[in-house]
Amino acid sequence: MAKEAKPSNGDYGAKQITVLKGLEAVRKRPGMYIGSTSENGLHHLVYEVVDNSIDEALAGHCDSIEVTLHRDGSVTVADNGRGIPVDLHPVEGIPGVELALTVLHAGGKFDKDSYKVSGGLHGVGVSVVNALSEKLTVTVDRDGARHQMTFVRGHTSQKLTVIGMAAGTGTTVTFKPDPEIFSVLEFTWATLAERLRQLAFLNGGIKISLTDERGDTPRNEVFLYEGGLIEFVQYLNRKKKPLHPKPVHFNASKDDIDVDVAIQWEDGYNENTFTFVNNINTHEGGTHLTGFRSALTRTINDIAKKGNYLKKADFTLSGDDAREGMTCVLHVKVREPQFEGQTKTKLGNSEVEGIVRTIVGEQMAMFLAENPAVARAIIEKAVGAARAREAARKARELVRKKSGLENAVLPGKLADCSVDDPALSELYLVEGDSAGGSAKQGRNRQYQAILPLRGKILNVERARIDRILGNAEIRAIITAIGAGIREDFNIENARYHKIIIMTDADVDGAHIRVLLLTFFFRQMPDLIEAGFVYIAQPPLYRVAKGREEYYAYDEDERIDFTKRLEEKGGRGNVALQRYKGLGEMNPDQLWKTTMDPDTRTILRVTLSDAVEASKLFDELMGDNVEPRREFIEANAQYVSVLDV
Ligand code: 0RA
Repeated sequence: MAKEAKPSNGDYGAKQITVLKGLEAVRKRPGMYIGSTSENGLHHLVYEVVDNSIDEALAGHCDSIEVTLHRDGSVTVADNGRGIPVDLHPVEGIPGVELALTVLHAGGKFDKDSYKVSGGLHGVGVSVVNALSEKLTVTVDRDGARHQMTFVRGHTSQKLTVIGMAAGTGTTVTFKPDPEIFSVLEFTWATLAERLRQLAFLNGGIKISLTDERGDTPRNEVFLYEGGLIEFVQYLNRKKKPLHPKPVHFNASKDDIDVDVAIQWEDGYNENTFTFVNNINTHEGGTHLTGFRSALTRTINDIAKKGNYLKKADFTLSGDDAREGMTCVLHVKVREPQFEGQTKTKLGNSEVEGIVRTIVGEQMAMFLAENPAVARAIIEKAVGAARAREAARKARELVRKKSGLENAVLPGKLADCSVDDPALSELYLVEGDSAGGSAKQGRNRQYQAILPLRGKILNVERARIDRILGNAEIRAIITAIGAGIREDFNIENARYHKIIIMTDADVDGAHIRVLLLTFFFRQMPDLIEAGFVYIAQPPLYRVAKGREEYYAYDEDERIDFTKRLEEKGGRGNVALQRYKGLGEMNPDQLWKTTMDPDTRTILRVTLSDAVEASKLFDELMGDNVEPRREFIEANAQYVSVLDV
């Protein structure tokens, strides 16, 4: 028997009007609440609901969260927490669950003491998900009963009702994103799996499962890491050679700020540090990272001096030396985080810097004193880095003099454009001399420059700077762009605002593309961040009959165009040409299909998620060639690295 929870407050009507106005605002400007209404915004809905369950888990009341993708496009997020309260709110006069789903920012209203640390980048609450869902059903198991209520586009369509008995407690939310709002409605397994895995690492001990019912056979993966950040770092280093078996780990808090860190050094040369605040990836760093870095550099220098590792008394290890080969995850929890920066992923709270510095300094010193073997490995690595830095500085000076990196003599192979304005200029990096020749003839020489690259460029992932700068193709790219590299890089000096990678549509082409992306990612990350790096999209086929011709960029288009031409009737057969390389196109075809700004498609490269990007680069750049080829063939679309 269904029993309705009746609103008893006389203000109910007036309050409801305010509520609906709030949710209407969300539907009017969804981007303000979830960032976008395309792929990212769509996935954000799931994160928003999951974040609420994570909060419940962090409060100590829930240890399992299950996410299920259904065939009809809806998603269910179920947890075994206390269940959202169903009793009438003393002031608002409506059930707590209704309040949570219809009032913006109603999240913490019941539980003032709850340490609410989660909340996606936007952290707007589950009412936003409700407003942007065609339909949403919430089921709460609490007090022995199963309660349910349903909404349509944020409006209550079925009031809170007891639908049966319940053995345990928990909250289940099922929602179907509204096609009136979203341009993309299909969830991507890999995207959700990445974020849920990350959440499971960041919140050790919480079991998060993902199930996809959309395919012929259901797919399921469970993320549960009792070791938390320790396992996160081991996962990031799984393809590397660690210098000490177990990551350094500590977790401490001071003045209500919680600091959780795991670090492990490996035998590579890059730093991989990922920082989070309240489960949010702080791509742009901030005060927590600054505090961490200064404590790390100071502590390692202190121990190095005490242990007589530094022969000259005045010699110090730089921060870069200390961090060479370091993989680190830093997670801080702050009550009222201030996010700054271009993408609002930089922590601004000034009080955090000193606290992180103190905690990391104390804990790190203690750890190194208790683990002399680990201390030795870390310090020897840093001392090696310092020596290499000195050698590299000399090599770089030599290279600069030789190649004219400094006085900017443009490489001989570069066919430059004639305009002076970088904002209008494009640089095509073209695979091979023959395609380079066609591109030079086919281009608009006013604003398009061509740099042909011969063969494979150096894999910069596993090379130190002196070798990188010794490579002729790489030097040509650096001088052509003209903005320097690494700490010397200055985007103001970039000679082009579009750097377009144009490689063959085959495995070797894909490999060269990844090598170039790796190079930009490691040596000129600002260039990617500025949105200056692109990938050209050459056609795969030419389909022609008589004087009519089409260029097909994928298999579907080929089939489509072929059908169209066949149905046309008339004389002659449909001729199909498959382009194995750019070199097979004449200059005019290359212009029409790939270079003409009016008709071409170019994909902008962005670092959507530094963790995943670096992981992918590592997978591709490992020592083993075969898996790399397989991977490239299977993943030509680069979903994780590129956000287009
Ligand atoms: C406020 C108070 C209480 C639970 C929750 C919120 C809650 C919210 C969500 C959202 C998803 N899952 C959730 N689980 C719990 C409990 C108050 C009490 O029982 O004393």
